[in-house]
Amino acid sequence: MINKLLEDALNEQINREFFSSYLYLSMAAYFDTIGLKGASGWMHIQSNEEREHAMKLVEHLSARGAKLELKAIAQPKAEWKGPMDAFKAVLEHEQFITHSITDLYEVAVNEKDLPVQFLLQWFINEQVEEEKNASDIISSMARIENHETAVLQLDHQLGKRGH
Ligand code: OFO
Repeated sequence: MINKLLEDALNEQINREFFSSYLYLSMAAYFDTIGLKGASGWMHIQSNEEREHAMKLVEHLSARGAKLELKAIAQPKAEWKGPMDAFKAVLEHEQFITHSITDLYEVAVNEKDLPVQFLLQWFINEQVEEEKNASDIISSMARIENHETAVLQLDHQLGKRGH
């Protein structure tokens, strides 16, 4: 059995992962409206991954006989000032998620819940990758921001994301 404090914290994280999925879906639609199909595709993949993150936690609650509590998902933003602004928002959001996973891990340590600690190690590694991906795209954008052709080339590259 999972203790109540940890169960609540896991349900909170599930809500954050679903919100992440919503946020990136909203960004996918935004990129679509500004004609950057590659970045839109990148965001769709990111959005699907976030749903998978939520489901990993949902499945764990179920395996442990704990209660799933699906809370309302907040409405994400729908507009950004441009591609750079959107990817900066991705990085900022992922940094927030990293903090939130760290806090959750601390609860699991305090509650001496080893299965949750093992599960969260996967998320901790994933956050390193998520933050790196966003930072790398921001760096590339910073170099080309005002060059339309280069932006389109980068968009083409983002469209090649496989997972
Ligand atoms: Fe973006 O890693 Fe889950 O939230």
